Amino acid sequence: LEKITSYKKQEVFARKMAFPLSLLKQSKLYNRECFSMAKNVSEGSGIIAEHKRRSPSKSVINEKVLVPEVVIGYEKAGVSAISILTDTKFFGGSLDDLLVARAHVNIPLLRKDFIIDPYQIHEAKAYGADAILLIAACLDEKQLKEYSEIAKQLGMDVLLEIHNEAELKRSLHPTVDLLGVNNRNLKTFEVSLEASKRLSTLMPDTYVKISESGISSVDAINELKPFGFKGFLIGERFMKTENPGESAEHFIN
Ligand code: IGP
Repeated sequence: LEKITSYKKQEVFARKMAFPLSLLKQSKLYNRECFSMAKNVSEGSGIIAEHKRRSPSKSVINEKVLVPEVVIGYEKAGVSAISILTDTKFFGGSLDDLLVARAHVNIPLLRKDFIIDPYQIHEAKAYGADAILLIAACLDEKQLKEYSEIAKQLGMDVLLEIHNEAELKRSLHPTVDLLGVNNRNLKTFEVSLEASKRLSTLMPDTYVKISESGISSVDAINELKPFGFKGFLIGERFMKTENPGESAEHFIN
């Protein structure tokens, strides 16, 4: 995780030079109104389907299928929102993927990346995101508060990701909309739905509760629902198939 965040700092520095904030702010997408991910997830199917080409834990997942195909398929299947990985080095995604997704669907898009600088929040909006992910393991309490406030000012929803009790305790800001438990330990890559179940009792009802990672069956979703989870972030299970949209369809209704 430290390796990723230090790499991100250099990357963001370079992008700020090439594309200053003042320019980002002039883009059409930056000045549009966002779809609410919190609303869609709590009122809809709750499935948040992810576009993910590869990952550090599994290497290649799917490098063949095209972004428009994936996101149009997801939207047709009835997912509540789509998560787009924009990290290139570790996940093979890009901001262009986000832009392409935005051009093809009218449901909330989450920018999935390691946000360690406010510039990335403005960038998310300018490339078409409706919501951002903040990872408690990457940020201190002051940053969590400041970054979620910036997102809200831009009209975006905030999904805050936690993995343990300590992270949960410093994450309960009123500017957070969705609280997500990552079932995958980002340090060991170990996955267990028990993480969601254990933390659920400590998560206030004011947040839309999300369970993230390692969800591979409808049974898993039904197992998590009694613990108050409304949203289910699923990547690999859909992306490892030839037709991710069709795979998502089997999880809805
Ligand atoms: C999806 P999975 O196991 O269904 O592919 O997981 C998503 O939860 C995962 O990609 C993820 C992630 C993250 C990726 C959750 N939090 C933070 C990168 C950074």
